[in-house]
Amino acid sequence: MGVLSRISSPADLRAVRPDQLPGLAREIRDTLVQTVSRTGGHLGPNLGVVELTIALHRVFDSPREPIVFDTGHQSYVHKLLTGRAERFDTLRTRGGLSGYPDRAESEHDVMGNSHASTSLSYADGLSRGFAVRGEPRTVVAVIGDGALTGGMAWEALNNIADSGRPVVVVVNDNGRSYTPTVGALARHLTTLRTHPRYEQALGAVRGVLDRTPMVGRPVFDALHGAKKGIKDVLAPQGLFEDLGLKYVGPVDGHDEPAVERALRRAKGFGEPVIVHVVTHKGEGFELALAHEEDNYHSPKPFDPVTGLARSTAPADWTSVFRQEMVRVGDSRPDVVGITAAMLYPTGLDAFAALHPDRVVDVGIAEQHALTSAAGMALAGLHPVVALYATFLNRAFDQLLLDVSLHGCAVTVVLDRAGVTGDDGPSHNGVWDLAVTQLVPGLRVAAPRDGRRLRELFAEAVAVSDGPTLVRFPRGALPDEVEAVRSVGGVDVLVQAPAGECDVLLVGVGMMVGVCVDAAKRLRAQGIGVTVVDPRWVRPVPDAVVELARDHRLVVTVEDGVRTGGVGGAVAMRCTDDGVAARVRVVGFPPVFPTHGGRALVLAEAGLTAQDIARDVAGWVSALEPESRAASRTTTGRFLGTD
Ligand SMILES: Cc1ncc(C[n+]2csc(CCOP(=O)(O)OP(=O)(O)O)c2C)c(N)n1
Repeated sequence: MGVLSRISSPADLRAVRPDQLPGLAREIRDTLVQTVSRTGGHLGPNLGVVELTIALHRVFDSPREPIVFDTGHQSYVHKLLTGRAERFDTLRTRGGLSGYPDRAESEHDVMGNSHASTSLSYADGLSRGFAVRGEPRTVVAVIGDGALTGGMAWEALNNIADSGRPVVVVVNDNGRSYTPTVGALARHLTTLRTHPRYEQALGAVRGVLDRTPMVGRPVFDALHGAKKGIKDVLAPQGLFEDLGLKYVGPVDGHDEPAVERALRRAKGFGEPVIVHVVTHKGEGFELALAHEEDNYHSPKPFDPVTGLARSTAPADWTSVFRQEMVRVGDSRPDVVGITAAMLYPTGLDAFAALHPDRVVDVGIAEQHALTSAAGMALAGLHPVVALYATFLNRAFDQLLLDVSLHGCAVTVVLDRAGVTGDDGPSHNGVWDLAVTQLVPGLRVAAPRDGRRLRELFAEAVAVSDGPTLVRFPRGALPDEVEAVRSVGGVDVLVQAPAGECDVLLVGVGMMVGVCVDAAKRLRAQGIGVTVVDPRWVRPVPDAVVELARDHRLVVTVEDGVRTGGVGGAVAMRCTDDGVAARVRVVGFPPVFPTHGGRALVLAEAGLTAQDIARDVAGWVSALEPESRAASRTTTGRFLGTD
C-alpha cells in the first residue's frame, strides 16, 4: 500500500517520515499522469508543484493558515493531499472533482475563480480580515511567474509590502506561462534564478555545511534566508526588497527539504515575504518536459506511453481563425496580433511564425492588451486581439473607454465564447454578448460555421472607423448551413411558407444550426418558422426588425446570458420601432453552471433543438387567436426583398 492512500488530511501528511516523501512524490506524479491522461486537464503545472505542495502542507496549517493557489489550475496535488485522493479519478466530470479549487468541495479550497493574478488580492484581504478580527494567522499565496505578469498582482503587492502582516507569497517560477513568460519581470526572475555568483556561492556553502548537519543546517538556512546584507552581495533581488518585502530564494522547488526550510523561515518572519521557488513544468514526466509548445500545460486525453492523443481532433474553430489570420495578415502589413500569454491556444501561432515582429505577447494582461491595442490603432496599425471570451470580462473598461471612445479600429477575436463546460463556471464565455451591448460603436459578429468565420473576420478587419469583435465557440466546426437568401446582410436559412409566418427564429452564432433543427421539428407540428442568422448581431440589423414585422412571434436564441444580450437588444429595437410581434429571449440562465461536459451544460440551460421547439410550440399556442388570424393574412411584405 502506498503512502498517498494513508493521507486524508494535511495532518496525515505531516506525520509522514521525511525519508518517505520522495516515494510519495512519485506516487502523486503517477496518479497525476494516469488520471489526466484519461480525463484531460492541467498536467504540466501540477507535475511541477508536487514537492512544493507537499512542503506547503507540512509547514502551514491549512485551513487555519489558508493557501491560495493563483488561477487554481495547479491545485490537483493540493486536492490529493487534502482528502480527495480517492475521488481523483472523477476529475472534471459532473458530480466529480472540479479542475480548479472549489469552495463547495473542501474547506482547504479558498476560492475557485480560475482567472489569473488574483491570489495576492485574496491573500491581502484574508490577512487584513484576520488582523481586524484579532486572529494572528499567516496567509499563503502561490503564484506562477506567468500570473505575476498580471497587473492586479502588482496592485496587491503594493498593499501587501506595506502591511507588515504575515503574508507569504510563494512565486512558483518555472519560466513559463503556456510558452516562456515574457517581459522585464520574467527577465528579472531569470536573473535571480540563474545568477552564477549566487548559485556558486550557495552551492559551495551547502557543500561544506551539509557535511556537518547539526551545525550546518541552521547556518545554511540563515545564509539562504533573506538577510539583505548577505543577499545583496550575492544576487540582484533588489526589486522585491526595494518594495519592502523580504525575499527568500531562489530555492530548488524539487528539493522538498529545501522548500520546507525556506517556507519555515518565511513563516518565522511574521511579515510579508516572497519565497522564490524554481520548478520545472512537467517535472518527472519526460513527454511533458520535452514538449516544446507548453510542457503539457493542459492536454486533451492522451496515451501516457506514446503521448499520442486518444482521439483525433476534428477541425475546430480555432484552426479556421489560425488560417485566416495568416491570410489577412499576409496581405495587410498594418495588421498585428496581440495575445495575453496564449499564443497557441488562440491560434495566433501560425501568424507569429511567419511574422514574429507583428505578434505581441503582453503577458497575462488582458486590460493592458486592449489599451495597448488602442495605442497601436492610434499609431496606424490594425490590431487583432485574440482572447478566450471569459477573459474579455477583465478588459471591459478598456474596450469601452480606451478603444471604443476613440473609435479605434481594433478587432477583438473571442475563442471559447458560449458554454465551455468542463472547466467550470468561470471559464464559460457566456458574458461577452451582454457586456459588449453596452459599448457604443462596437460591431459584433457571431459566425455560425467555419465559412462564416472566414467571411466575418475579413469584414471585421476591413472596418477602419471603430472596433469590431468576432466571437466563436469551443470545439469542432459544425456542418455549414447555406442561406436560401440574404436580406440586408442577414442570412435567411429557413423561410416560412407565405401566409404561415408564425415564428421568426433569430439564431446567434452556433445556435443558428440548433434553430434550423428546431424549425424542422416545429414545421412537423404545422408551425410556420423562418430562421435567420443576423451574422452581425450588434447593432441589431434593420433587416431583423423588418422581418419581425412579418411574424407573430420573434424568438431569439443565443449561447450567452439572457440578461442584456442580443435578444434583449432585439426586443428593445422591436418595441422602439413599434413591431407588433411578441419577442421571447432564449439564452443562458443567470447561474454559474457546475463543471460538466459542454453538451450537458447546454442541455441543462435548455439550449437544445428539442427544448427550443417545445418552448416555441407552447408560446405559439398561447398567442391570442386574433393575432393568429391577423398573421395568416400577412403577405410577407418584407420577405420578397433582397
Ligand atoms: C486572466 C486570465 N488570462 C488567461 C488565463 C489562461 N491561463 C491559465 S494558466 C495560464 C498560465 C499561467 O502561468 P503561471 O502563472 O506561470 O503558472 P504555471 O502554469 O506556469 O504553473 C494562463 C495564461 C487565465 N487563467 N486567466
